[in-house]
Amino acid sequence: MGPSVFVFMSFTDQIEPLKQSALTELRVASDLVMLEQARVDYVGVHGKLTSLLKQLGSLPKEERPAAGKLLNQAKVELEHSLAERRIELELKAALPKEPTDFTLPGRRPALGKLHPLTQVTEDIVRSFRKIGFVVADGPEVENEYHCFDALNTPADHPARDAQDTFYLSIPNKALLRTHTSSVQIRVMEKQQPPIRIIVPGRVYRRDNADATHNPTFQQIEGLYVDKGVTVGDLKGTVEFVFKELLGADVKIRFRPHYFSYTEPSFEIDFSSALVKKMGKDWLEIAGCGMVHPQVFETVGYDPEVWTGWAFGFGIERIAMIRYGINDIRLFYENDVRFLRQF
Ligand code: 2NL
Repeated sequence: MGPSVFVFMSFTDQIEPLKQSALTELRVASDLVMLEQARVDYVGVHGKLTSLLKQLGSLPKEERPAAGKLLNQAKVELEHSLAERRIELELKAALPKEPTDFTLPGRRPALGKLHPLTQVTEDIVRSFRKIGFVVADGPEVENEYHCFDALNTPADHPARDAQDTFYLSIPNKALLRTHTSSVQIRVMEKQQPPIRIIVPGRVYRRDNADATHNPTFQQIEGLYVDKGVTVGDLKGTVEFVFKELLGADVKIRFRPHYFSYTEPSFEIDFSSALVKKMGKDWLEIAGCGMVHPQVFETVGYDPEVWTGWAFGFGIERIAMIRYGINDIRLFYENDVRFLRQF
């Protein structure tokens, strides 16, 4: 608004355009500094609206009430809009200047540690994830079908005896799983090959506790099913994982064995500087084999099309070797003097 126009406009005619230009300035203010400048320019001590208010007294008496009312309305409206815009800009200022980086690492826990068995489990899972395995989970309370029948374990097999397995109730023979193979059966029932899973979890056997036995322990089983899978794949995979877990100097060997759910079956031994320090050449560490065709038949896979291998090992045993622990019961006593060391 140039002074020449200003001179010829009546007092009241100036109010509305001034208000409009003030509102425009509020809208275009993109930060709190610009907003404050707009406030000073219009309603500050020397602001344009303030100066109109100061001129009120010099108006003819009869014009004052109407002009005063208009001016006050404009001032109230401006102050209201200022307050609103201030809140918007304050919110904007509080937002991060750069987009959040979701790949940054999380904070470590402020206190506490993971149980050594959890640490070992996480290490094993991490190794298998690198080569395309995913973790599967399932119930600890099982039935005979998923724990034994589907695994080709005959009705008179000693593992099914009430002396070896915890049965919960006689009528439906619910039991505590003796291995996590039952989960692998459940996965195969639900999904077609290819399958690449590992199943860490708690299992139960009716053993009396001693230095190497506990009625509950933890296990990891793995299952790989696809076309043309061989014992060579099994050996390469086991070697990769144990080298990651127990050191690059690890050697492994397969010895023939028998499991009802695999054929051929093997026991896996490993050797390393760690084993030599224990005064031995080889230590037995796991069992494995090629999945028995009968197991495939039972879950509805055609054994002429699919082949696969499976393995199982105890997590406590790995942890005992890794940390030089000689009594499995230490893992279950929750003595903080023991746990703090890991
Ligand atoms: C051991 C050895 C083993 C398996 C577990 C398995 C699972 C399915 C099919 C075939 Cl669904 N096999 N698991 C195979 C060989 C050995 O565990 O020493 N366990 C204590």
